[in-house]
Amino acid sequence: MVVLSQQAALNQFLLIKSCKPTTTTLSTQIPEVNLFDPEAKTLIVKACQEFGFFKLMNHGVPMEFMNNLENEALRFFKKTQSEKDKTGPPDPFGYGSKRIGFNGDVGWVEYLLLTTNPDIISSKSEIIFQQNPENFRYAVEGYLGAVKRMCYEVLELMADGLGIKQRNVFSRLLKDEKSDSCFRINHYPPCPEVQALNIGNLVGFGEHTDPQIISVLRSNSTSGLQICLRDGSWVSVPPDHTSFFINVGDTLQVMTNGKFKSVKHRVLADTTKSRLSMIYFGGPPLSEKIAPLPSLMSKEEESLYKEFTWCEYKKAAYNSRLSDNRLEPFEKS
Ligand code: GA4
Repeated sequence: MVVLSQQAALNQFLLIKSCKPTTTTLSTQIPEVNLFDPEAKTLIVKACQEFGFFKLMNHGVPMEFMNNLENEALRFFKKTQSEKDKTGPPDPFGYGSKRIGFNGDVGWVEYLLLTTNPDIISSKSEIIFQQNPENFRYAVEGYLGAVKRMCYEVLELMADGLGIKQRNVFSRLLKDEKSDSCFRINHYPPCPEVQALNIGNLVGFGEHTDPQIISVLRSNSTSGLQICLRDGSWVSVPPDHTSFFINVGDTLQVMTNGKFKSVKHRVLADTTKSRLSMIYFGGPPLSEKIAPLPSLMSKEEESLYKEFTWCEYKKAAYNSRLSDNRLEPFEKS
């Protein structure tokens, strides 16, 4: 009886059984880039074209910043549910539990979503800082400062690697004081019941692509992240708490006229260990027109997309379900 009700409670979350085999293809090596490698720009471009994803090592972000924030975040998630709920629900910023977005998506996850732009008045982001020890704010600021600098460098190498003269063609959008970027800390509690009940894998965060330009993820050493390859198979990404994982977002796919692919990814909850990840989503200013860069198009090449502003795209994204193909309505037929 107890077992049945547990199973019923878990059934509301997506359980991945074995419909489409979840591949842990050992032969599929996740591309790795050492930021100080003289070949870094070439390797970044190759990884973004083939996977839309790569692991970044030797990135220059001090471990201290990562550990500090991880500790502060764990302190937050250890609070009682009613304490945490005081900073929710996310609108879209704030604390959220199980519900993702506004259109019925759920996952085995709790999270904090913050804006990284001090000009965007988000009372929830401010409440989160006020209701936590000052160390929390310092930890977020320290971490984001270092991650943003590293991210600008990655975007500049990308432009260079693509042969674009204007090295800051992507990074300027994130450096802009009106950049609409955000930051997310996800906590995936372990779920021993799914193993006991033998009912498959519990989805922590369902499959989706990120709408922004680029996403920079760091997690603790618990596995769960999977990326979808071009052939539709899923590959587990071995965790590495000392490295970052970089995702191409939808906006970068458009700016490169499809040369870079925004990567579909998801997170499965672990049965025994909790996973903590922090993701910086670098987005352009709301008014920015998003279109393929002319410098990346050959003479006869046509844009695959209708022109739109980031504000329009973001609005459409927030009206979509997680697994929707958000770019489709913006593709030229
Ligand atoms: C995916 C990337 C970021 O986490 C996020 C997410 C956002 C949210 O959690 O509120 C969205 C999702 C993300 C895409 C589609 C919409 C909006 C949930 C959702 C169902 C913060 C973002 O920018 O887009």
